[in-house]
This record gives sequence, structure tokens and C-alpha cells, in this order.
Amino acid sequence: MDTYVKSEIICRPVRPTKSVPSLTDDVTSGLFSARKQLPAKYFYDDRGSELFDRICDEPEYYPTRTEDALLKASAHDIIANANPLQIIEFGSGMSRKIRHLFDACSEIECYPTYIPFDVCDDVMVKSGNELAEKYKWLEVAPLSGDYTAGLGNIPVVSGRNLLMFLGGTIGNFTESQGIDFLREIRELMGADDQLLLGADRVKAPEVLHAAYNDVAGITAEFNLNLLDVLNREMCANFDRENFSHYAFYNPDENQIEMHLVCMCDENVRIEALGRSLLFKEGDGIRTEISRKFTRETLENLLRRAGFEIEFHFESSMQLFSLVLARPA
Ligand code: SAH
Ligand code: AVI
Repeated sequence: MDTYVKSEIICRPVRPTKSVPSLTDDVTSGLFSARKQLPAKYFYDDRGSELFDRICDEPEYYPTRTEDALLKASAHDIIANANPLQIIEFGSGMSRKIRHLFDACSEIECYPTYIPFDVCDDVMVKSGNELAEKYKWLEVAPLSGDYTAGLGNIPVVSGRNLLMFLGGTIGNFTESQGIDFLREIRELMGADDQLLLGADRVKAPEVLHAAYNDVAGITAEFNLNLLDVLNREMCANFDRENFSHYAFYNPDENQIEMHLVCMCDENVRIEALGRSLLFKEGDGIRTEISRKFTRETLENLLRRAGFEIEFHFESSMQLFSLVLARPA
């Protein structure tokens, strides 16, 4: 039996290269305004990350299993083409799907270092340990931080970095945020590096609606957990019993929108700001957008961010896309 001794998985914080609003700033600007909204990144405390992981297994939530199957089918082509020294994954979460790439790496004896980058340290340590256990050759070096706070301190090696942004998380940005983020990734990359981007596709509204309104109520719980985050981090007193999960497909914008809607008049105290906030019955907070792409809008997004498309893998019925791109 092999006797590899591996060091403990430790998350290294990434020093921001630009300032981003704090939770206090986002609550002040996002909740004390006519159209209330908060960035989706605040979902992902330990509980939120666990709930997202459960969403991925819900029968209605097709994106994870569809992208997983697509990655499994294309893993060999991706790895043979990229032959990476390093794989850097933004918003890696539980790092489940990437196993297909590591299987392909094992097959062709390509042994990259894996650098997951996420706001939630807990999931990276847990999944990092599982990966290191399964792939004895794998070095896992997680980075902890907010990927919207600049990528200038990401340790790219010279030549053959495979950067990845999976799960359709690009859809949680607005169009301009998405282009800016992809441009920042592009800036990091050398001529031989590649980006693997996973994106959800436009499809029948009923399918989308069901995916964000699972019968078991896990997505509702994920959405409502945001109120627990605010209560804890901002010393607020949101009563989650008075709020309800509301998700719908907006066909004009090709996006799912998730909201938390207040079911009665409610006065919420946000002690950390020393302010109170009055919700009228029916008032809501938009907590997430999840944009859906056509083949064309996805490829255009990448081109506008300075990429050229190498391969576009599509699942059956075009439910989901994986695009391998390189700097143009
Ligand atoms: N890529 C995984 C997880 C997607 S969920 C998959 O395909 O299943 C989105 C992930 O991005 C979560 O793990 C969340 O913690 C992380 N995340 C969200 N906003 C982030 C930010 N601003 N900076 C870093 N990680 C972020
Ligand atoms: C992480 N992201 C791509 C998920 C999505 O589908 O937009 C987050 C999510 N929200 C509700 N369900 C899943």
C-alpha cells in the first residue's frame, strides 16, 4: 500500500486587490432602498453551503446532474487538451463534479495541483480532505476569500493553468458584472491557459420554475437562511415565519429571480446599523438572479470578455453548456 503523508488542508486567505462593499454597506444600500436586494454571496455560510449541496440532489434541480454528466463525458477531452499544471476553481463549493477531471488526470498521468477558491472555508476543507483521500497524488491548496474583491493575488503558475467557473454561477452576476469578472480572469491568464465555464441554458419556463421551487422546500430553506445570516451578522431580528420564498422566471431578462417576500407588516430592527426597517405586506428582497443563456449569448459573453471558444460541449436537449475557452 502507498504510504503518502499529506499535510493538513489549510485555506489561505486571498488578499483583495480592490475594495468591495462590506455586509454593512450592502445592507445599508440594498435594504434601505425602494427596490430591496442583496448579493447572493451572503447565502453561503456553513448552513447555506450545506443547503446548496442538498439542492444539488433534489430531483427538480437539473443543473448539477446535467453538468456532472457533461463533465464526465468530456473530461478526457478537456484534460488531454489542457494538460494542466494547476487547476484553479472559482466558487468550488463541495468540489464534487471535478472528480471526473481528476479521474481523467489519473488516466493520462497528468498531476495538477488543485486550487479551490471559495467564501466558505468549511466546504473547502471537507471536500479537500475527501479529494486528497481519493486521489493520492493530488495536492489541494484552497484559497479563501471573495472572488469579487479582485484576482490580482491568485497564484497562477507560468503555463497551463486551467481556470474553472462551474455550476452556472456566472448566471448569478448581472451581464456587466459577468463580463467584468470574466475579463479579470482573462487578465490573469497566459496564452496557454484555458478557462472552463459552465452555464445554464434558456429552456421551458416550467422546468426552470420547478428547479427553483423544489417540492421538498430545500431551495426555500436556502433562501430563508439568508435571514438567519442577517440576524446573526447584523444583530437583526427578522422573523423568518413572516417571510416566504418566491422564485419565478423572468422571460424578458432570461433569468430566475429569487425573492424573500414579507407576508405581513413587519418592523425589523438592524441593531448593527442602529436603524429599523419597515416592511409592508408584500414587500420583498431580491436575493438572487440566475441568468440563463442561449448558445449565442454565452459565446458572445466570452468573446466580449476577450476569449475565443475552443470547444462548446452541450448536454442532451441543450439543458446546460460547458465551454472551454482561451485568451483571444
Ligand atoms: N461550483 C459548485 C458550487 C456552486 S454554488 C457547483 O457547481 O456545484 C456557488 C459557490 O460559490 C458556493 O460554494 C459559494 O460559497 C461560492 N461563492 C459565491 N459567491 C462567492 C464570492 N463572491 N467569492 C467566493 N466564492 C463565492
Ligand atoms: C450557484 N448558483 C448557480 C445556483 C443557481 O442555480 O443559480 C444557486 C441556487 N439558487 C437556488 N438554487 C440554486
